[in-house]
Amino acid sequence: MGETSAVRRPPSDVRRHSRYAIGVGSNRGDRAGTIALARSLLEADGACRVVAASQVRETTPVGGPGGQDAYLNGVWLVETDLGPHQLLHRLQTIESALGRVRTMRWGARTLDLDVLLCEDGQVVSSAVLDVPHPRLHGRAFVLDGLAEVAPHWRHPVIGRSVAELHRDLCG
Ligand code: A4P
Ligand code: MG
Repeated sequence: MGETSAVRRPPSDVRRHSRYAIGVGSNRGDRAGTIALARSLLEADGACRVVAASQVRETTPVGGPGGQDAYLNGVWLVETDLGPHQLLHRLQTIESALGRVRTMRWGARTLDLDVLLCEDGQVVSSAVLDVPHPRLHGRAFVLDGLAEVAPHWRHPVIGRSVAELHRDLCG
């Protein structure tokens, strides 16, 4: 039932969904299959819903050791009642379930799921989570997908929309 339902709910029953942009990356194994499976796992129990998904693009690895295989990168918009740390925990559980082994920073990975940005402009800065993702505005492999699904979302720290950040970086 949508929020425009004719049935008036008491205030305590109003659901407080947040929307988050999730960056998805894979450069090892069956990249497309892993990404599809990750989406199914994320949506499996109904706590998270992917309401938009960008194209998945093949991209050249940035940083890390040389000689890495190309990535597939995309961005999902996820609607959920989970808080940002709960969401991170869920993403990391899915990364592990699909064979992610953390060896080195920016090393090859079967799956990387990053919390990029929250629609409502939340800023999170904790020992395990930074939102907006600290490197999102400098990365075409993130902004290409993000600008496709959330061009009007604003970066709460930089004060520019995603479309503007994309133009700034990619022209
Ligand atoms: N963490 C803090 N904030 C966040 C957040 N917003 N989302 C912490 C997710 N995690 C966040 O991440 C390291 C730690 O960051 C986590 O334990 C979490 O508590 P990780 O996924 O274990 O390792 P990582 O991804 O190698 O590190 P990092 O620094 O997040 O890497 P980046 O910046 O995400 O870059 N090139 C292409 N073409 N495509 C890519 O997808 N990805 C990277 C990784 C490098 N080059 C790439 C790509
Ligand atoms: Mg990551």
